[in-house]
Amino acid sequence: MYCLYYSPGAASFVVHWLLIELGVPHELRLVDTASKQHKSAEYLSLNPNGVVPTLVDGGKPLYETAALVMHLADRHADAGLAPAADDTRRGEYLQWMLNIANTVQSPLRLWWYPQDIDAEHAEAVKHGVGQRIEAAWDRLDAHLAANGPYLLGERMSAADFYLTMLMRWTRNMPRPALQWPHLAALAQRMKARPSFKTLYEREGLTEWA
Ligand SMILES: N[C@@H](CCC(=O)N[C@@H](CS)C(=O)NCC(=O)O)C(=O)O
Repeated sequence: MYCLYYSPGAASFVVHWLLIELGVPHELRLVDTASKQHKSAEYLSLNPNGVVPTLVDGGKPLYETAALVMHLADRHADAGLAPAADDTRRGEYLQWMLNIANTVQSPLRLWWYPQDIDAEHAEAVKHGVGQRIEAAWDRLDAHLAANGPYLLGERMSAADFYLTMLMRWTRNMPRPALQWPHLAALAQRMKARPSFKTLYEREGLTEWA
């Protein structure tokens, strides 16, 4: 049985979404970030980085969203959300997972938490990372235009779920990801999945539905 420590709409979103999509038994533990529960000694003993999500699998706490996405897709291989280690497309899948983690999720975190870099120059930090995020959207959109509709062409993978969550995070940014047409088309496909609706109901989300 999995246990997911989550906060609505946070990076736990994609892990929760996959648990629903895969139809695997799981428990949810709401982390109250407003009261800094993720910085409590109890939570830090699970995730020393003090961030959401943490997924407990068989009693072992695991963290890092991209790792959790790959772990779940591999553990439940029958769903076909990750090319297997001996599949010729495995390398491409890993490439996109790591590329998205590094070129989209990391700068997006800095856009939301510019004080992690420089509290006095938060706007300058946001401007700089905003440009990097837009450049990443340019590249991803061009890839989808030439090779879509999913990151792996006709084959949907866990990476598409991850990318969709990150697109959602930009909804109130100056240039939301949906301004890129092939990213928007991918988001539309992913949002049409019944698991997305269930996720929204469970997390009490309404924006970007
Ligand atoms: N690299 C981590 C980053 C997770 C992360 O940034 N989580 C945010 C929510 S989206 C968080 O917990 N923020 C609260 C904080 O940093 O205080 C991961 O991918 O799991």
